[in-house]
Amino acid sequence: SFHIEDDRTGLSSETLQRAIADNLYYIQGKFPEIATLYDYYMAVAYTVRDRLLHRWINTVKTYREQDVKVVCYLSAEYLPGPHLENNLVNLGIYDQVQQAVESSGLDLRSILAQEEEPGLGNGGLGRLAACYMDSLATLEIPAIGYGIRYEYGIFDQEIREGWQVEITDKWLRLGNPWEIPRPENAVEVKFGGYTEPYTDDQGDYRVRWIPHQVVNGIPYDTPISGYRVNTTSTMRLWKAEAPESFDFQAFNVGDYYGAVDAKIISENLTKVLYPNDEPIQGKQLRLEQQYFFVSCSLQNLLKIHLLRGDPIETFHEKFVIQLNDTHPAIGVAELMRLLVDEYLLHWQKAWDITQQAFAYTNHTLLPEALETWPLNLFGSLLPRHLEIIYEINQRFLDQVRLKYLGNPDKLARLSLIEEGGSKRIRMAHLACVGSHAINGVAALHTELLKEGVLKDFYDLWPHKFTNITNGVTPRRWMVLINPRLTQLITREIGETWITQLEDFKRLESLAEDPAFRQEWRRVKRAVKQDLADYIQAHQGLTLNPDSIFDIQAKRIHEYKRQHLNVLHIITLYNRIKHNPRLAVPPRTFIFGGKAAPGYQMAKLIIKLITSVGEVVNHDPDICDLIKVVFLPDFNVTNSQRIYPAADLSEQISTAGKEASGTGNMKFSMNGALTIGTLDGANIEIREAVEADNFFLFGHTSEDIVDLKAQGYVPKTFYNTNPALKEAIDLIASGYFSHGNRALFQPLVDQLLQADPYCLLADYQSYIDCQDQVGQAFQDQDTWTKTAILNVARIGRFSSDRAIREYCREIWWVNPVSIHLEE
Ligand code: 26Q
Repeated sequence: SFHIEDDRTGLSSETLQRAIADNLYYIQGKFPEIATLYDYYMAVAYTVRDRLLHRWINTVKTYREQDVKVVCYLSAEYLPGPHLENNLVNLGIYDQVQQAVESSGLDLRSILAQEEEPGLGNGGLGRLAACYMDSLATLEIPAIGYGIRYEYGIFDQEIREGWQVEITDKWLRLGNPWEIPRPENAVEVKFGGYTEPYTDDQGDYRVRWIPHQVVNGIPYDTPISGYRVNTTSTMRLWKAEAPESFDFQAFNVGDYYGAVDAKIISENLTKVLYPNDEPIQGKQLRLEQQYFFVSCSLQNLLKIHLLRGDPIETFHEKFVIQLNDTHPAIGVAELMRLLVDEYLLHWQKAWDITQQAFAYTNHTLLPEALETWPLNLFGSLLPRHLEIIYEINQRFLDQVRLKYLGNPDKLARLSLIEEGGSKRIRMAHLACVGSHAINGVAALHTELLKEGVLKDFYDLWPHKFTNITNGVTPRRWMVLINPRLTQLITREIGETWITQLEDFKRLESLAEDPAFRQEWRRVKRAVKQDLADYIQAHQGLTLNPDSIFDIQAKRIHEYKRQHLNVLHIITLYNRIKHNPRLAVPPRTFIFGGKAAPGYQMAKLIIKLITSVGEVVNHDPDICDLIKVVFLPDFNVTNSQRIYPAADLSEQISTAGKEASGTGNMKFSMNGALTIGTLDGANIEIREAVEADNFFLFGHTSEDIVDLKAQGYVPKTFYNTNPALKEAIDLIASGYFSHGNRALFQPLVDQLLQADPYCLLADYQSYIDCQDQVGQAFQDQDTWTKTAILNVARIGRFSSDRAIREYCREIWWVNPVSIHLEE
């Protein structure tokens, strides 16, 4: 039958072309002769958004009308990456939009390149939240992701004279077509002031909180599409604004400039993301940000619950709230405050609801990285929450006392308050006490949590602990970033793997097929050439696509040991200098990653990488056998060029330090082999791909503990290992710093005097393992077989698997399919 497609929903390339032209005119206010590429990007983005809105509205409507349980992901960070291309993939309209754009004389790749990604996170934790939102939508699980709409996301990184320079990320400058503000759903958040008791109508003791300041939270909603399903979830990010009424009338009568100041102060709240991926203790604004977005989100949830006509007592049956680390853990006290003070429930009822509603994911083992807040600061900002935390603590410790009679140490260790010099609130303890489930993000991590930082809680409540190993979405991390490999795989095994990654198993037998291996190699070579072209264009460096692309891309951190990688580079360099005819397989070392702006050692590691590159890349004796590249500004967009091009993935953290890692999964999914320690998810990846197909080195986490217990002396390794000594001495000599011996002195001293991450202890094992890598790469056919087996066996590390586990073990939620109304 004949029908005309609607310009807002139609999916044919003709309709899309018309819709793009229409949006260019009516939204951008431009005609083709004067439109910029960015105008076209906006027109295409709005065209795609129109196609999402229909599904989005039906999703929201379905959840509102039906009695469904909803997952609320609370995260201070999200790194979704560019939306446009992902939505094209998920909606299945990539080809049609490409055709529509080309018919208008444009090129889709250059339009996609216009998008500024939302850098609303630091690294792994924020990206995990984005992968989980993708899987939740794809699995049709009702979900909302709550967070903060930072005006400035993670800084952009430039490299000047080899050093990191931070540039403010003005991602909203040219507008954001993916968000819809909902000012009608604004909520008020209180800060400071004092509390006072009163007696309510029933004669019950109550407390009210008289704040010093009120800030408005305005929600901005972004649709998150699922892959080839109608489900389109919401990422709801809060922006802080000054409430007109509070500051402009009652509070500051007549004080116009004072009122403007108050507005500025309020709006500072969501100005900027803290660029640390480990907590910096005690920054008040950070606590304000955390409380702000958590209070907005919980108020919003309670409102949705009551709007659905449900009684407050059944809140936990309709919502489950996942705490992405302790950053939103104040939610435990806030939900108690809302239920007890505002909805007038009795404490015990409110506590049952709270405990059943919350679950907590821990992402770090380092005891120094556990979040605590000085009690004074906390009490002056959140006086009512401090009282509530005292009450929670008292009731909790009463329970503990009964169980561990006469063990005051236990009480002190479990308490929500750290005593001592200055008292602090332990956010991880609040999260544990207030949740029905606590999970680690990899098997080793969960075991170490149970033996280490959360041991006392594990002894008390073993049933609360579970492991859920992280995963990544194959939509973005395969289909979107590696169309060549996607096509090759799909041609052989069909496309079910895109939503059932375990189907990669069907590739196993193909590893034995020489013709398939040859095609695989062709694909890998083409993808490497793409990255080489990009680096040529942006850095003027010529790379050999037949060399080993050996890549380490992640935040710069001592525990991640980028400098161990550098010691290997210098070792290879020295070998060639000593023996110019040495047959070493050519290697290209590629690094990417940001250092926290205040983390001097991490910044010095970047300078070391770039300085070694300067020398090695231009030394004629090296004959281009070694190249060292530092790719600036590692973010989602840039990472998408990197993962597909790797032959070797560097996962070399000190065992016991990396909670999981997720980059390790992205590399492996794209056919890289891994060189890694027994840390985080590496252990499970190695088990999955089988030991022969993984380059293992280094001490185990137990070895590291023993080594330190016996009094680790890094100098011993230095003194007894000539190659190691030579490499370190070369750095210290000023060889890489134009004779400036002082430049890398702090780094050298740290390695020789303390070496808290045991680089020297793992050095020889790493070098031996890298020599095996070099050997193995010579046999391209076997290498390819191993790469295919890595992909065939990586299916477990899909975020779909992880989300299914959360649903079954922690959330108790089911899929709800969305039907579109015509
Ligand atoms: C806390 C307080 C104040 C300022 C900053 C912070 C802060 C911000 C971000 C603390 C930690 C983070 C991020 C941590 C993170 O990304 N952890 C990583 O989480 C991944 C997902 O589970 C794991 O794969 C990584 O192993 C882990 O390092």
